[in-house]
Amino acid sequence: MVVLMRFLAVTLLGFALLAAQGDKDKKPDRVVSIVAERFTFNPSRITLKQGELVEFVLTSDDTDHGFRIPSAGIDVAVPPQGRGEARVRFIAREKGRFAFECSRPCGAGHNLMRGSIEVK
Ligand SMILES: [Cu+2]
Repeated sequence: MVVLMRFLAVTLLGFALLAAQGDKDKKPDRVVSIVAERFTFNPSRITLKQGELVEFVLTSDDTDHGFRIPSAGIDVAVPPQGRGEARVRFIAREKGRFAFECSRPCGAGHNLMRGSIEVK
């Protein structure tokens, strides 16, 4: 039941973000899979083209993690290994570099768990 609740929470959050961006029926221009594990994201550097609608598919290879892009107001829970995935969409409206980070305390190296998105 706890697992189901967590899955529902992730799913509902995902829908909320999609709805907020008003593009949930649109096919993404690009799907980027990211694997989280203590204490890295793989890949941790992502390059996108300006204007692309990107869907991130996030899974964990160990425990709970989070995926936050502070400048985009995105923060989703990434379920532990074997408990599914989180999907979140992002439109690269502006050129530049956007940091992302883990948003769930996951151990001693949590603060090092970061990456960046470069929009060209
Ligand atoms: Cu963490």
